[in-house]
Amino acid sequence: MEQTHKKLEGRLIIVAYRLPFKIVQENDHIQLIQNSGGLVSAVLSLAQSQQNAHFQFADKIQWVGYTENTPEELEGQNIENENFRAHPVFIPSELNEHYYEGFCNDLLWPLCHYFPSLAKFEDKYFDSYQAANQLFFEKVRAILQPNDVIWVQDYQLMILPELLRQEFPDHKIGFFFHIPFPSFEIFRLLPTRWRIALINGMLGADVVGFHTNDYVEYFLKAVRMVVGHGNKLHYINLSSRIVKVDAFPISIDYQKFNQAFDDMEVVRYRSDARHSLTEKIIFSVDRLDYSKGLLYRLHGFQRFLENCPEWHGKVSFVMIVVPSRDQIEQYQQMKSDIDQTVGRINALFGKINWQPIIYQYRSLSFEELVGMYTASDVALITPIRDGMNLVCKEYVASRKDLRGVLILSEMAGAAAELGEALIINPTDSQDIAYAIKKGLEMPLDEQTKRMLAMQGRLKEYDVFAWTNDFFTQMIMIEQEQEKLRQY
Ligand code: GDG
Repeated sequence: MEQTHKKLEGRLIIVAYRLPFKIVQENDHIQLIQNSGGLVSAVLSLAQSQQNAHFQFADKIQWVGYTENTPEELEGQNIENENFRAHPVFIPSELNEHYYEGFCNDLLWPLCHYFPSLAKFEDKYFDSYQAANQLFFEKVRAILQPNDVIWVQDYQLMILPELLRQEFPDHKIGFFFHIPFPSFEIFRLLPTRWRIALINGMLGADVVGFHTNDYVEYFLKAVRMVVGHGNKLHYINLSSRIVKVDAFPISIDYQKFNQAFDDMEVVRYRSDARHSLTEKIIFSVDRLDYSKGLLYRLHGFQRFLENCPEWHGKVSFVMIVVPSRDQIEQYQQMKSDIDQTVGRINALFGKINWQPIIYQYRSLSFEELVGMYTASDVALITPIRDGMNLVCKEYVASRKDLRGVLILSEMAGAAAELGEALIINPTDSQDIAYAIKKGLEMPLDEQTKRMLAMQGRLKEYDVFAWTNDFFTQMIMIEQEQEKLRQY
């Protein structure tokens, strides 16, 4: 089908906590090392594959984000690569500690992932959150041009849209929330002043996006309860403006993962894994985080080994945990619990020629990752909560051979779109054990049927459809705002 493009006069300014690359000083020049992660992958696809994008912006994508470098290091440097031009935000380390480690990661992250007992409520965290959002605001203000479209990302920047709106009433501003928006009973745990600031902050945008309809509903209830605005069909009327709230399930560059199946390096990693491991392979990859359900997953695998002795020696569980935040005591404790549980299960069930769990604490290259996706018989993705989870979508997209079984937590946003997966409750080890057995024994024709259905959906709604959907809403809402101004 012929692709239609809409050319926009302005530039796209992404504002996210982090820049999309690390900036490394090398003698007299700087080197940019691409970060990974859901948002970077999504926007990178948009930048790299402009022929697939429905919207084309003036100039390359501008990215405002925090960097660990000092202003002196970057003085006079043009920080850009073929995809992005970076506008670094410098946050003093103590402020960043209270803002990012504190308010974002010790309060918002656990609350939004339904771990209220881990949340720390400290006034200095909130004050720092406001101060840091102000620094992002100042950077955007310094670079903003008349037709630019601003797209603010995630829970680190919830009050930025309102700061921008106050100074730039006519700019298009979008906001996207990448983690679960919690039910009101959780959200109301925040002190009143904070709740009001966060909700009003987000309402500074023209379009506020979430991954699922549930998150949209929870947000609309929070808006009603905290600041008293109702909505009509997800439009919130603020008298001077309208805000559209909707679900935009983030996706992946489907073709990139599907085509990677035949990449030479991927083929080599796949055949290495198949030749060196057992008849069947189970695979998982996650960042080290309590929301990922890693210990429950191991308990589920143990239960499977207890229930199914006929599978001993015939299956390996390759569990990759990507290092994250491991300077923090709680994460070190979690890692040590995982290390011990893996050791215990391997000691209990392993044989001289068979190790049930192959556990590695490192990240993989893209080729290794897809090599493992396509070598495995079962992908075991069992977060306790996850805004969306892109790993499961990548797994499905990469299976050009139409084989493989996805076991997926009902608590991942992606479960709403991938109903043909074996859906489990992530804390129920019996449920996980049963799904593993079912997955390993699933006939090929059933695997194919399920894969085809899921692939069809992902192919249709890929990352380009995601951005297209979001920007289409931004343009539609502008027309609505225009009508409102005429009254
Ligand atoms: C937030 C939300 C939501 C991971 N390990 C390796 C690797 N990855 C890549 C995956 C995937 C991405 O990182 C992780 O995807 P997530 O969906 O977990 O995204 P996050 O950015 O961590 O999290 C989440 C997402 O935002 C998007 O809105 O889905 O719920 O928490 O792309 O492939 N890539 C490589 N090696 C690894 O070891 N190359």
